[in-house]
Amino acid sequence: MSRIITVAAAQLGPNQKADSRAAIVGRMIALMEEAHGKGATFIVYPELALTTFFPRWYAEDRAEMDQWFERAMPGPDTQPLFDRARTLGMAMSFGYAELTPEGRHFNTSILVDRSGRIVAKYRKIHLPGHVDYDPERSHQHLEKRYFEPGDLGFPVWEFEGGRVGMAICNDRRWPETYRVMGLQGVEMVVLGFNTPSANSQRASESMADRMFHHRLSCQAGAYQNATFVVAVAKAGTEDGHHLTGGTLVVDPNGRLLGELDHEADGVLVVACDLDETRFGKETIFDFARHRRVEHYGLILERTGPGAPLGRPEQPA
Ligand code: CDT
Repeated sequence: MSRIITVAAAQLGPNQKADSRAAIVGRMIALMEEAHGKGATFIVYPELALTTFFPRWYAEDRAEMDQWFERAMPGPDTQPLFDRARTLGMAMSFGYAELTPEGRHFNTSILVDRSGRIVAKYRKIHLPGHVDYDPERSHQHLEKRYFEPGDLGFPVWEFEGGRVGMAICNDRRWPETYRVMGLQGVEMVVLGFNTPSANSQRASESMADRMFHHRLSCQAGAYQNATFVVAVAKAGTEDGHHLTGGTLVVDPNGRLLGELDHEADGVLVVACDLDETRFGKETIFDFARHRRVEHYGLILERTGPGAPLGRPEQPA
C-alpha cells in the first residue's frame, strides 16, 4: 500500500512593486498548468506570493502598506487562480498578506482543496525583524511592524489523503514549529519563504551560509518528526533586493529529494509516499514511547534563556 501526494513546489521569481496582482496570478496559473502536466495534484506557492516582499520598505504610517493586503480571499484578482485550480482538479497552498474585517494584519497561508474551497488557514507565528526603522541595518525587515503574530497555532489537517500542516518562512528555523505538528502526526509540512540573501546585521554572512541554514532547518525538521517538508521560495532580485532560491522537498529521513537550481518561476514535482513517514514515527521518533515530557518543562515556562538549573554535585 502506498499513499502518494504528487506535490509541485512552485517557485516564483521576483515580484516587483510595479507588478499587478493580475500579472502575478497569471504566472501562478502558468506554473499550475506546468505542474498539472507533470502529474502534480497539489501545488505549493511561496510566502506573500501575490506581492513584492513589502516588509523591506518602511512607512511611518503603516496604513500606507494596506495596498499589499488582501481583504477577501478569493478576491477579484485571485478568483482566476481558484477557477483554474478547480478545472484542473488541483489542490493548492499559497501565502498572502491578510487584512481582516476587524482591521487585523496577518502573514497568512491557506490550503485549498481540489474543488476550490479554502479548508485551512495558518497565520505566521515567528515574525522576524523589527518594529521601527533601524538605520544600522543594511536593509529593513519590518514584519514585526506590519503583521501581528499568528493566532491560530500550528494545526494539522486531513488533506489530500494525508496529514498536512503549514508554516511560513522564519517558522522553518524553529524546532517547535515541526514538533507541535509532529505531535499531530503530520506527514507533510508545506511552507513558503522570502529569504534575503544578505544578513542585514552581519555582512560577513554569505549566501552559502544562508542556504546552509535553510537546508539544515528543513532537513532537521523533517527527520526529527518523520515528515516530508516542502519549502518554496520567492527568489531573485525584487525591487533591487536579492532573495535566495532553494525551493526543495525533503523526505522523512531528512534527505533532499530535489531542489531547484535557479531563481526564476519554476516547478519541482515530487511524488511523496506518505507511508514512508511510518518507519520513523514507529521507531526512533515514536514520541509516545520515547519523549520524556517531565524534563521539557522549561520549553513552556521560559521564552528567553534564564539561569542555569545545574547545581554543583555534593560530595558523597
Ligand atoms: N520572510 C522571512 O521570514 N524571512 C526571514 C528572514 C530572517 S532575517 C530578518 C527568514 O527566516 O528567512
